[in-house]
Parts: sequence; C-alpha cells; structure tokens
Amino acid sequence: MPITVNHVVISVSQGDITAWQGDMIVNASNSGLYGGGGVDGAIHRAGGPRIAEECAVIRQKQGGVLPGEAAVTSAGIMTFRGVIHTVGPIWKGGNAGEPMILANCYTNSLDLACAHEAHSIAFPNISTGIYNFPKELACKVALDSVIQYVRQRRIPGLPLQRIEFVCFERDNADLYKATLKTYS
Ligand code: AR6
Repeated sequence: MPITVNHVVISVSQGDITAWQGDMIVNASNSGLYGGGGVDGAIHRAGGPRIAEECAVIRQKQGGVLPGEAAVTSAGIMTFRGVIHTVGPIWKGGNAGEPMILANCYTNSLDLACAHEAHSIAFPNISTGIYNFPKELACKVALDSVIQYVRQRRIPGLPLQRIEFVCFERDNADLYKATLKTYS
C-alpha cells in the first residue's frame, strides 16, 4: 500500500524500471558512466545509444560522477523526460561511509528531479546488485532518506507528486512493502 507524506505518494512495485510510467527514472550507474550490467544495462538497452553518447559528454566535461552524486541525460527512445544516473557505493563492509553515500544518491537524485520539474520519479534498489550493499540496510537508508526529504520539502514548492521504488526482485519488493508500512 502506498503512503502519502506531505502530499507526495510513495509506493513500491515489482518489475523492470524501463517499463515504468512516469517522468524520470534513476539509474544505478558507475563513476565513469560507462553502461554496465544490471539495471544500467537494461536502461541503456531500452533507451538506445543516445544515452551513452550523453554520458560520454558528461564524462568529458566533469570526468564522471562521484559515488553519492548524480547527473541527468535524456532517456533516448524511452518516453521518460530524463534519466538520472547516480553512483551507489560499493559495499566494503560498512565502515567506509557506505550508508551516507547511498543516502546521498537518493537526495541528490531528488534534487535533480525537482530541478527538472519532474512530477514523478522511480528508483531501483541502488547498490544492492553488483555493488553488494546488504538489502535490508539499503532499504532502510532508501526509505529514511526519501521520506525525510519529502517531510522537509528541501525545495520550496516541491514539484514531485509521486515517488516509486521499482524492485526487480521479489524479496526486495516484499522488504520495501513491509518497511514502507512502518512509516505510515
Ligand atoms: N529494473 C529495475 N531494477 C533492476 C533491473 C531493472 N531492469 N535490473 C536489475 N535491477 P545493479 P549496483 C536491480 O547491479 O549494485 C552496473 O554494472 C537489481 O536486481 O544493477 O548499484 C553499473 O554500471 C538490484 O536490486 O546496480 C555499475 O557498475 C538493483 O537493480 C554497477 O552495476 C541494483 O543492481 C552498479 O551496481
């Protein structure tokens, strides 16, 4: 069941984020913005070569994206208004600031979505695949940071109306649904 915080509907679904319907989707990328596997591979495949071309421009301009930060490209041939590429932390045992870096991924992505006047945004479960971040902790960090952001309305007149966590795996979808309930 979705919850509503400050007029923003926050929900969880299971599926492929490239098939989601809304304004902007978030990609779990790498610091060089080189298309990879997992959700990154799915987004580049679905959007076509234009996304990689725009990633190359960002790389040339600013040398890439640091963990916790985010950058925007178009969505190529997908119908989204844009893709927000963020770089999650690689899990190194938990003492290298991984939770804070992961929280930054969510808040910096939300800042960019607001700057682009997005009304809706979908997040994958950043860092919980190839980057090996423990799923339960990642879920808590994701929901804490997004809900705190919406509660504080970091940008006056927040344009966002809908935030969805699109979980590829059943266990993550169940975990997010159960954890979301605890915030209502
Ligand atoms: N839609 C939604 N979620 C998906 C999809 C999809 N189509 N495909 C996979 N996931 P990962 P990371 C889930 O590995 O851990 C790439 O090579 C997946 O089940 O994609 O942040 C990048 O280039 C998992 O729950 O991202 C980086 O090098 C979640 O997305 C590196 O992987 C994240 O898994 C980033 O690793």
